[in-house]
Amino acid sequence: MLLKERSKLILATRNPHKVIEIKSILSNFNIDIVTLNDYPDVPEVVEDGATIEENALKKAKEVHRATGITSLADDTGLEVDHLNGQPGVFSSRFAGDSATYAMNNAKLLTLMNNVPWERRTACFRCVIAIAGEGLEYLMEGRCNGYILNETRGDHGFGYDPLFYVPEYAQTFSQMPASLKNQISHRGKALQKLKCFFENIA
Ligand code: ITT
Repeated sequence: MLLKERSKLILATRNPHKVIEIKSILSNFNIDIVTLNDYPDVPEVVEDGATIEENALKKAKEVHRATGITSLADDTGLEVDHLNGQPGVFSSRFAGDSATYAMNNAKLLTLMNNVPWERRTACFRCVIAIAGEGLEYLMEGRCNGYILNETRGDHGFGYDPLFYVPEYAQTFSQMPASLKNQISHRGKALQKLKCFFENIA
């Protein structure tokens, strides 16, 4: 009997938090998932796109070109209404090129100081790009919430401790990872690609 070879997918990221979330969301599919940490020689992709769509596609294509493996990239931005959509595409570098998550959160808290609750609305927007031999997909997932005026919770990463989801009355950092993965921007974008993952699994 011929056994079908497991399909391989490379995650075009070195962000360990994203890797854990994406692997967990895709755990039901029979896919062999590797990451850029398994390919240390692949150069860092410069994220100089004007939009998160451009950056996601650039990361997916460059990593596919470098490794020959079907590649999945995630580019995410936090869009805060009161800040006209900032930090958006600059989310990872909000407080400077080598900013830590804590520095980005501190900058966000300062800019949102004294802003009333009803104007603290925000949206996490995640674009997943897939690039492979003759294939290219782009899918978006969104999650709406509010920016708190203090951090809450210990789970997750990035802006999670400031991002409050009213339906669950907690921040992404307060909820179990399984719940975040179910309702998050990343979870929703990946769910939209379910047919693709079923096909390659
Ligand atoms: P890669 O490009 O290597 O995937 P990155 O950390 O640079 O990793 P992004 O540019 O997509 O990733 O992310 C921008 C920032 O948005 C990221 O540094 C975090 O601060 C934040 N972020 C992304 N996803 C998040 C999430 O699910 N929860 C909280 N913050 C998130």
